[in-house]
Amino acid sequence: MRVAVLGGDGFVGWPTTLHLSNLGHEVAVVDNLSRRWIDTELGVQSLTPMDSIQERQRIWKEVTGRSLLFEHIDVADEYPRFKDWLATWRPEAVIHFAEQRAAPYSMKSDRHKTYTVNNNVNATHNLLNALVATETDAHVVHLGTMGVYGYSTAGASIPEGYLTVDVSLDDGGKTSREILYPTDAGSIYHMTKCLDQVLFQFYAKNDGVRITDLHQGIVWGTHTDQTRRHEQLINRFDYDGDYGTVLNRFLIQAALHHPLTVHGTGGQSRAFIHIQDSVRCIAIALANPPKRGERTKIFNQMTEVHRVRDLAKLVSGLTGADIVYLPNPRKEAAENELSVKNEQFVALGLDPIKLQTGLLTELVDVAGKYIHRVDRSRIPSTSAWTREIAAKLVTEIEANGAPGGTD
Ligand code: NAD
Ligand code: USQ
Repeated sequence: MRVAVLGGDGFVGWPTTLHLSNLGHEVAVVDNLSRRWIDTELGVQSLTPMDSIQERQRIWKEVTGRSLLFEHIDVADEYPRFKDWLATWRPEAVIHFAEQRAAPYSMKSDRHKTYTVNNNVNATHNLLNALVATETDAHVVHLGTMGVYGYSTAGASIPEGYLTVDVSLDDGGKTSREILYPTDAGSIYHMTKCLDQVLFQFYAKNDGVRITDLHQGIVWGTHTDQTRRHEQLINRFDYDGDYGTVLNRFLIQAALHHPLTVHGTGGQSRAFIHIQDSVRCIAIALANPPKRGERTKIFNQMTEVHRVRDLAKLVSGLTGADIVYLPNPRKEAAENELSVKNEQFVALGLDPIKLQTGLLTELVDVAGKYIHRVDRSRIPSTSAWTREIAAKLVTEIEANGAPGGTD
């Protein structure tokens, strides 16, 4: 199959590109390399030494004999170029990763909010618009987020995208409907993923675009079977206060003998998935498209739920690292219970990699190996969700010198 991977130079996009190429698909990466520019803006770099996309292409060809195409296009900002490219290459599927994905980055300032909304919503709309305009019947597989559901304690497992509700009718009767699960975004970034869902709903209904939306949890880990094949195929690994996600950050902090930075009480429950399982799920979704005219197919792409403080205790137990409870820079529930359904992927053959077995490998093969590349000053998460929270953080730091208590 001809598969376009939008955002194929990123953390999930790159191993997905290799996984699909390895399965025999013809793969084209479309990326504007904005993440590499954002690294420069923030003064950070991936823990792992990433080669240029052109070097990555060359090495993959050397190792496997397979070619990867690369198109340097901004999907959000260069609609005519993107449309022309689609009309020429005519992919049979498009995997869409090309969005600004960090919640803290999206909350840094009004400029970052504007950038995130413009980039993400325009990228998604341009893709759908261009597919219709060029009459390209490609299956769209979008990487969405578990965050569209919000993190309140629902008292019921979160279904895969749609919720059955009872509707009271005017004549006093009742009927039942399936609606998109009510959105409850926790950041500007998560809000863009909620808006994406509405765009998908419309284009599936109006134009019969075949769309799968993967509501993915937090991805942890680094390597996949393909990125392991050559040192220069290595995946990106973010550990900084904006792009580093919680478990990967804890692993690096432990290797650095830096206290594990738990926000608030650490009572936040979140869904997780290993990077190897993430790329497997994407291949499964690709092989199981919805029919033309069907509503958007939604999968919950996650394998485990954990509380942040339990993850910290797990990593601390493995490494002896201290845990520090910091004032939370985010506006989020201090404690929540999360229960999520993921039956569709399990039914389609997903056999998850468990945290317990994967963590040690990460600690030794990645954190230990590249720790010399870490800039400790980039570890704190400084992006506050509101002015009031920012002011409170400053006051607490001035009052206490150093943040919170330790375990
Ligand atoms: P990433 O930042 O590493 O990669 C995103 C890629 O998209 C980058 O290479 C970037 O240059 C490119 N890009 C961004 N805007 C673009 C545009 N306008 N035109 C062309 N290219 C553009 O992010 P990631 O961690 O690989 O995440 C990929 C997708 O998966 C995101 O949409 C994210 O929301 C979703 N997701 C990620 C996680 C996670 O834990 N990393 C979890 C759930 C969902
Ligand atoms: N957290 C800490 N300490 C840290 C970093 C984070 O306690 O050092 C806490 C946060 O306050 C939050 C939780 O850990 O409660 C998760 O934060 P995160 O940065 O690991 O994840 P999040 O901001 O939710 O975003 C990540 C990806 C995003 C994806 C999302 C999936 O960056 O692209 O959509 O995970 S989900 O969380 O399921 O919405």
